[in-house]
Amino acid sequence: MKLRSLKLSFRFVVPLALVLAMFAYIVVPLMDDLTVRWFVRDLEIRSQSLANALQDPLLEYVPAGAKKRIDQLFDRAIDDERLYALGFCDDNGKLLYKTRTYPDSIGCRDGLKPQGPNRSLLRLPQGTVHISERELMQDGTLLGKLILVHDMSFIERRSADTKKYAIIIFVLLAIVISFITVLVAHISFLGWMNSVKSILRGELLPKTESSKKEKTPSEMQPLMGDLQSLLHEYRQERRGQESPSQLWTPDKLKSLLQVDLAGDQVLVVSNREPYIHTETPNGIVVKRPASGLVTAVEAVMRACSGTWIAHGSGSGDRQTVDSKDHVKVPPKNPSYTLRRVWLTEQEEKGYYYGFSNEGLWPLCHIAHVRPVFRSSDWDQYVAVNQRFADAVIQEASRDDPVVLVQDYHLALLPRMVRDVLPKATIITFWHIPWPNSESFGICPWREEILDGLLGSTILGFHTPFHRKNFLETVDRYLETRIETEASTITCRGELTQVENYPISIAWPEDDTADILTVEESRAEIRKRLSLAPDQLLGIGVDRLDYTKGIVERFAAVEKMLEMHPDLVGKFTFVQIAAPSRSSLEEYQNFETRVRALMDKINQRFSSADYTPIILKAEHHEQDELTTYYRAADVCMVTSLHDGMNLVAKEFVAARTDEQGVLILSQFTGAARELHEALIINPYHIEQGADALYRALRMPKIEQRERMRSMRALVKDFNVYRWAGHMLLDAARLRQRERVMSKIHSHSRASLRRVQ
Ligand code: ADQ
Repeated sequence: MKLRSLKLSFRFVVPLALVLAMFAYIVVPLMDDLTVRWFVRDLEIRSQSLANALQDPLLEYVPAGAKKRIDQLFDRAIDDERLYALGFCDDNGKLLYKTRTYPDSIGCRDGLKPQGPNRSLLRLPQGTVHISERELMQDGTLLGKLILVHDMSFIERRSADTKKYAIIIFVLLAIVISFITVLVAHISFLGWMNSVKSILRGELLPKTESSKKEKTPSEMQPLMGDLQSLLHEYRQERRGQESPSQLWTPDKLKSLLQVDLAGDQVLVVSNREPYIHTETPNGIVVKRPASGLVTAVEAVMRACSGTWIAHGSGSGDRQTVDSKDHVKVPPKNPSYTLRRVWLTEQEEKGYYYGFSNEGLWPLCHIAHVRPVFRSSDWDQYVAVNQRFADAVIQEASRDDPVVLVQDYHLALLPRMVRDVLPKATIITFWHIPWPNSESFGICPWREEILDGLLGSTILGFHTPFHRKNFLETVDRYLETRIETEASTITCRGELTQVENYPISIAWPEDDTADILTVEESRAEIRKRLSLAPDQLLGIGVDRLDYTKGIVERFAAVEKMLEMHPDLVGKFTFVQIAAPSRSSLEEYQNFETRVRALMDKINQRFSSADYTPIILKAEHHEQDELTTYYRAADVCMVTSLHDGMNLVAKEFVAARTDEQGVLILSQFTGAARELHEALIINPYHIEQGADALYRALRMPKIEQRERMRSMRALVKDFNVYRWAGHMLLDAARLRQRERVMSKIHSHSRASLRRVQ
């Protein structure tokens, strides 16, 4: 603060001092000289006219030798305060007449060396005088010369006075100018700050390129882009830094829906249904599928009681719906409606297995599996998207529902719904990574996919990186207007906000009676797997998918046992793998590879009572998974590429004892948040092995510190926050839309009245 005021006073005082010094050393002497020159010239003229006035009497008195008359004449003349003395010398240079005041040293000026600008000034003990002489001629003969001595002290006095006033005026002027300069700078700064504030408040954020130019002050235009991009980053950061007191809970989400989206209808649409009814010999059983999407969106639906439209894929699904294909879920505590859409085998084959999972899935994941694109699959994809879109339109009880579209199976649906329900707020969330534009470019229907997605009001990705990739892809393949800094795309006159909303899990309630504690879980799992109570345990939980890095994980386990033979027999790795898309050849091959590698490693290290890797290739209930997470010393998430990865977060949430180590692939969205995990490159087998060994040997205190920090983060950054932020953004946009349409209708009405 002190430094700042010091700087300010320097800025003000130093230039002022410089100006004054310049004035004192250059301007004042110049002024002095000029004044003296003026006065001397003035005195010369005066002397001339005085001499002229005295000439006639003197021509009369001098030849007559009338001394008395001449003295009277001279005395009268020097009554003028400026004329100091008068003298008259004859033509022989003899001083004949003079006033009493006439300085003796002047005499007839012989041998005098006057100084000054015109050499007529003489410095005497009584002060500086001006001397001039005028010759008196009579009939062509020189009679003598009249010497006029003017007092210069009054000139010095006047010059001093002038100098004084000039200095005062100059100082005042300098102060006024400095003050005005500071004031103008201050006003300009305030104006500039107001413009910056307006940009930050979004008032100057332009809707179109031309309005950008109209609204933004010219000096702000170069800053506009930087400020907007900073603003965007800041908003994203701030979202991440809300205090824990603003913890998102189901209740908070519910009240948001009641307040900000009051009376609005919420529809979710996804391929995967949250509950699958399956026929078994013992009757119909209901299961929740192993899917990150279902885990996340289910939590939201429980809070907002809307309608979830999804493919009815279970063998018992048709038996459990009503005439409108509706069934209330969750079965134990029904809180929302599930609307099932039926697909033929052929449709499922082309749309789901074909275009979605042999085309888009490998296209968006860098896992070195080639995407396959067939026209027949594409046709099914278009038809099924239309089927889902029709279901959304059918379920919409009003013309402006909030529609939450899930994932890559339904990329065309946003545009299809928008065409019929232009007032709908469509939020599409892309659960998998978005590749770079070059990779995406190999899709033969890339323009159609992009255009379909741009039917959304809001389009969400897990990370800023995927969001950026999407903007670049659209920029490359579609004719649209993109505001990169504001992260918006205008396509066909409609605006799509592209955002990143990192997904998460529902933070578990405090331990309930039917979930085993950490100690019970450790004991239970070791007993179940016939392991010693102190056996070290590693865990992996995934769908059996080639993007999850299961092969690389097993290779790291093998390497670790090879490098640390002391752990052979003491460490077991359990892989829980839910079968997934197993009708696809790529997935069958992958399972074969996983099993073959596991067998090889088990053969190499196993003994009569020891198997290093145990594969449980089956679906597990969530509580079961929690028991495994709690029993493990280390959890390995080694995806080769993953949008987020919820298993990492589930493991952290399960560890109420703040123990256990998470090994996490750097290629997951989760790695951007869970910095206290041991972050690895899964392709680097030795690095994975080292991390595994380090995790198994990590002191409890370090485990606690890392786990505590990750738990705090996952608790705050839960799935309610994910959904809440998306819905809040939607509510804001809807509010804006409503205000705009009110203004429109109001102005139309006024226009009609005028007509
Ligand atoms: P997924 O690829 O399915 O999700 P992930 O995020 O790890 O990947 O979620 C898997 C979910 O399935 C977890 O909730 C897990 O508990 C569950 N699960 C796994 N194996 C199971 C088993 N054997 N039995 C029962 N449940 C099992 C996609 C993207 C991810 C993104 C999510 C959410 O690929 O990157 O994180 O969507 O957006």
